[in-house]
Amino acid sequence: MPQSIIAMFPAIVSSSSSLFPLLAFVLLILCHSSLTGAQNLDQICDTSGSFADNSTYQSNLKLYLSTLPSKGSVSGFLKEAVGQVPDKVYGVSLCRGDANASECRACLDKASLDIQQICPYNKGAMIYYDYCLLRFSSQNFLYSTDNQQVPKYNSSSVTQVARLSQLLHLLLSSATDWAANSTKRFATGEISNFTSEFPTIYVMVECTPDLSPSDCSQCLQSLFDPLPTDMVGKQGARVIGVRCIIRYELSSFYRIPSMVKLTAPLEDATQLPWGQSAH
Ligand SMILES: *[C@@H]1O[C@H](CO)[C@@H](O)[C@H](O)[C@H]1NC(C)=O
Ligand SMILES: *[C@@H]1O[C@H](CO)[C@@H](O)[C@H](O)[C@H]1NC(C)=O
Ligand SMILES: *[C@@H]1O[C@H](CO)[C@@H](O)[C@H](O)[C@H]1NC(C)=O
Ligand SMILES: *[C@@H]1O[C@H](CO)[C@@H](O)[C@H](O)[C@H]1NC(C)=O
Ligand SMILES: CC(=O)N[C@H]1CO[C@H](CO)[C@@H](O)[C@@H]1O
Repeated sequence: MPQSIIAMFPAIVSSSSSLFPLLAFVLLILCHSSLTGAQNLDQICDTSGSFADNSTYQSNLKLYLSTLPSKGSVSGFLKEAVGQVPDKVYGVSLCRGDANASECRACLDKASLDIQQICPYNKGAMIYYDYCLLRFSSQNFLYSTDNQQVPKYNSSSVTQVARLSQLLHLLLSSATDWAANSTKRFATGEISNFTSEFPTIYVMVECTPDLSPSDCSQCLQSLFDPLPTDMVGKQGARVIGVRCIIRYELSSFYRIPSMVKLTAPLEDATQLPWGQSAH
């Protein structure tokens, strides 16, 4: 980025050193937004309805968003409604199960500001980050299990496509059972001995904690059983939904011990029963 900017202004840079402070300032701003690492990963601005400046819906939404970071970071999950029909705003927010309250709050702070810039007059929107997600709507979706998911894939692939799918299925199923039976509806998991290049597969699964164990389990399973075609063979992927989330990577990405730990049969001994070693 800095190089392309300088390339755009070679004449200015070489002929007028007095412009350097200004240019440096512009570069600083451009670089800052990418270095903070807290950019949103994706968003959906609902096209079904919009509100006007100074409308009751706008003031309800502003009230919801302004109190969200403090309320939403207490337990990491908040389901809320503000105002009266027909201007009522419904919202759900969820922080990652391994995020602490201050990380959760920082993420919700950013989400509540960003969403007003990115979807300024939309009555409904969803935005998500590494550490949190936020969805609001003028429709009551607080008791719906509709997941409204958004996928993201790592563009690189592995060579052992079938082995990855097989091990992922096993690991995601175990992590799903763990999450569904836990109070936080959250689990991390790893499986070792995938390949020599990528020894371990890591996964994280999470549901909103208001889902019943069986709804959570069904929601998660619908994301990987079967694996979406676009996800097959990728070096990492996540599907973020309002109700449940799955993510896998071939490098470690969470800071807590894995709750589920599996060992795969070695590559050249795929006929061995799961979990047994080659010798
Ligand atoms: C909204 O209210 C502000 C402050 O009262 C005012 O300046 C602005 O013109 C209003 N906008 C509309 C579209 O009514
Ligand atoms: C939350 O986690 C971050 C990153 O690990 C750490 O720097 C911070 O001290 C933690 N805050 C609290 C209140 O535990
Ligand atoms: C919860 O744990 C039990 C065994 O303790 C298991 O049979 C079940 O599949 C798990 N998952 C759910 C969603 O209950
Ligand atoms: C894709 O996955 C590989 C292996 O984990 C990782 O090194 C790389 O940074 C990832 N790429 C992106 C864009 O996340
Ligand atoms: C051959 C091989 O990579 N074996 C590894 C399988 O996974 C276990 C547990 O992580 C390791 O201890 C082995 O070295």
